[in-house]
Amino acid sequence: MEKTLSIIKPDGVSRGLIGEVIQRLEKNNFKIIAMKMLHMTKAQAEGFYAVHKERPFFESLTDFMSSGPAVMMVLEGEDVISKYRELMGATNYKEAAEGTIRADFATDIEKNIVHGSDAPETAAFEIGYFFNSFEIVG
Ligand code: FUP
Repeated sequence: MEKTLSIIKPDGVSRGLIGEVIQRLEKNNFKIIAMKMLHMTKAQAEGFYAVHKERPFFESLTDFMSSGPAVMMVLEGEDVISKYRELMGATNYKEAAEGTIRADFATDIEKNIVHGSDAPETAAFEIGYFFNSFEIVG
């Protein structure tokens, strides 16, 4: 069984898309085993995206991710990392497949509504960044 971290980013929360994203997760039989809402500080967003710290978009991305509350969830299932990335769609919403969350709602390569871990090692780091073992069900 694999786990992944899902985030409904500040644009998703401020645009009233929490329910929409969770409904898509439930309709597609994703199992949610942890959930919380957090307004990250700039330093917390920088720590979360530390792998991108040399990238030109790092400053803007961490400003955006600390601009308002976000909803963090842990999902569990077989191949859940790639299955959730499929539900999200490509990072660049213009390349995202029809019917994906990003194709339907993203407005910008940065403001792309959702995050999902990209590999088991990054999922372990990202889940541990926001949740302790008592906050994860099952
Ligand atoms: P993803 O795994 O799809 O969230 O994408 P990445 O880890 O490659 O990028 C993390 C976030 O950085 C993206 F969600 C949006 C932002 N980003 C930009 O703002 N500009 C870029 O050119 C690439 C990514």
